[in-house]
Amino acid sequence: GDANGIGAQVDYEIVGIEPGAGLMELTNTALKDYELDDWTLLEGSSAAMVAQLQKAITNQEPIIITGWSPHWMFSSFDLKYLDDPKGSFGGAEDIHTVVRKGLEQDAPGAYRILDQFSWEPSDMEVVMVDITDGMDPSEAAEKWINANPDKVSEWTKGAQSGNGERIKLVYVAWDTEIASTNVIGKVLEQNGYKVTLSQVEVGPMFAGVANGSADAMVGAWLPTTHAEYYNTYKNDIVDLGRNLHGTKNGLVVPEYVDIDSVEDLK
Ligand code: PBE
Repeated sequence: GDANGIGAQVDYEIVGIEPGAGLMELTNTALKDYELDDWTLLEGSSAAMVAQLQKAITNQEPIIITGWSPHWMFSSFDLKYLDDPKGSFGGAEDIHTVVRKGLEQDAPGAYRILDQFSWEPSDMEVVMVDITDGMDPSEAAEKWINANPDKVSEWTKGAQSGNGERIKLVYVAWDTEIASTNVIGKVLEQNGYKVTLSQVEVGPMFAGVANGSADAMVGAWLPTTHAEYYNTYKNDIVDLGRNLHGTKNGLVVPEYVDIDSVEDLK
């Protein structure tokens, strides 16, 4: 089948992101759920995926990518999620803050700030758009912090200042996590901590917090996207709950691609 010819037009290829990303697992699940045996999910990186998307749009060519929100690509391009009637990609989910065991005792102020960190997709988008437009991530973070003193003071409320203790934050180079990690890192810094941001792969991100070589991460997508990592490490980490609500995962195409549902790939 493939009445619309979309499979042939894109060589039965879906442009994916980093191997190990939750979204890659979800897409493989979707390929099974919808019996899309002819299709291949290409591994790559988030940056390469966006570059290919950009090129396809410039040439008005069909393309299917693995996409997620919040992401600046939705404000830069006319895109649509393909409907997912089987629910392979899960529903809207949350992003959680996860810290190492013992952080509360070792750096109570940092722990409290991390625990109180919470913002909206629209906040995160402001930071992401500035970074995409070429601003340095730490500058974009500082700009957002300066523009949102009320939100930031909710995070720091009641937190004692640090005395230069080191806090190591781990993150993956996803646009969402570049934004959130830079913002919370800067807030911790402004409150007396010496912060390092360390960019890693998704497995080592969870493993690092679990084995104590990292102090915290603010990019655990739950309950679906990172379920496997979470379940592997749940006894060795401290889950501080959600810092953002309303993410989404799925297959995404430019508006001009004439399909509406994952079922149309069959
Ligand atoms: N993402 C963005 C991640 C979580 C953050 C959807 C690319 C993932 O697939 O694991």
